[in-house]
Amino acid sequence: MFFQKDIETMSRQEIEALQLERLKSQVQYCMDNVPFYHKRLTEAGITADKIKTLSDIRYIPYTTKDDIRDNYPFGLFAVPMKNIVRIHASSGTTGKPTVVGYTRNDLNNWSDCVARLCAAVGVNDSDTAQISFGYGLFTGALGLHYGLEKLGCAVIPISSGNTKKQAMILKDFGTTVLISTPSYAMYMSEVAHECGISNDELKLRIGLFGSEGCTDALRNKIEKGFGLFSTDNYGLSELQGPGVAGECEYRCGLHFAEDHFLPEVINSDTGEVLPRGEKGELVITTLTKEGFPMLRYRTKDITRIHYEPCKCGRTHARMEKVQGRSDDMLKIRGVNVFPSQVESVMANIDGISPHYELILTRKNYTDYLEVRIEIVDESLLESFSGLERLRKEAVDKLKTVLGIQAKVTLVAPHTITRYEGKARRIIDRRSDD
Ligand code: DLL
Repeated sequence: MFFQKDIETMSRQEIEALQLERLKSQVQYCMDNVPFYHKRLTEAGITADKIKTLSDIRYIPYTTKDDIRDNYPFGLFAVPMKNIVRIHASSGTTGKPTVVGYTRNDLNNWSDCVARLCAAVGVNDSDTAQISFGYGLFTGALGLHYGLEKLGCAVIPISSGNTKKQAMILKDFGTTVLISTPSYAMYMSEVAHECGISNDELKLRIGLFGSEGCTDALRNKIEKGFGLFSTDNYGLSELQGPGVAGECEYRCGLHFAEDHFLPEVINSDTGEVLPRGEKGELVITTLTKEGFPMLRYRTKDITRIHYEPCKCGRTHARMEKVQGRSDDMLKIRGVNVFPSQVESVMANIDGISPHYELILTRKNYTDYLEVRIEIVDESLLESFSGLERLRKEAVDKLKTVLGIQAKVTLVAPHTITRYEGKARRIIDRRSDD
């Protein structure tokens, strides 16, 4: 099923002509409205007129998460606040989040992109959709919310957590479409069965999962557990959130919303653009954004893009499932966590050393983070209340900066391994589950 068939099935020639026209005007728009881009483009000697073909995009400098952070909070907004109607944010590499503003048109385009990927797997106005992403600054819940409403679904904005209640609502409200991370869907299916709810009592038929990677094995388990068919969708808050790309029913790659986003794949070490079909870091340029346009944003996600039309009739390019990251960002319970954030927290606590380890485990398909931190003063080991105070301070500060609860274990001085080369501070045991 199509939501905007004329756009989703344009010929490659038409897509590229539209992209070129929009790229030129987005570059001009950035030049005119964002001092940061004005400076960058001027220094690089680029003007919109110099862009004659899509591959001329290679003359535009990349934009990174650091650029967003350096302009915190609103420095990259291209319109005055009176034209911004929504603000979202996600974690940055240090304590400061990356903040994105949307105009009314941005929200409208965003919900179109989301409606497309929902329709592509058969969601329609008779469906009841339970949104089990956390509502808030995170883009997942509200992004899916407005796309599903646009399709005419009955949306249940339950948010994440309280899993027994989620299971009860699934049954009592006759939910037909579940929206969450794949790991939360898996957990929910187990809780539902533990509560004595069988699949016969559920009306679930579709799962729209995203925001984190999912192996085929986990996908099969969820689909069996709940008796549904699911698709994967991809996005990132710096660009808009969900709706950047999503699978159709053939599940042979995630269709890019190419009329709004121009993807490239680059060698993450050299920055060189790779030929079509090669694997590398995904770089995305927005083509229609008003509030927060992005030129050549380095996503750090590793993938490959295919340009042949799909069996479903869609012509928009398909990206393979994300195969990893070119940086050390971790996705923990759907939240982006950078080890450098932990370092910045520790630097602000007296009495602990800069040596730490992050241990990631998974139980009931839920991620857990343990932070092992070394104390500096051995004599503190004699004081239970002193240790407790320090531990609590670390837990509270980590929660504020990371946005998730971590278990903190304080260990004696000099017990965490020292490395002569690059420290291996992350012990990820999630795949052992
Ligand atoms: O996770 C936006 C989103 C919400 C997408 C809901 C889909 C559904 P951020 O929190 O900014 O935004 O995280 C973005 O998460 O760069 C990827 O590394 C990872 N990611 C997102 N979707 C997928 C996916 C949202 N389908 C970062 N598969 C991205 C694998 C994904 N990784």
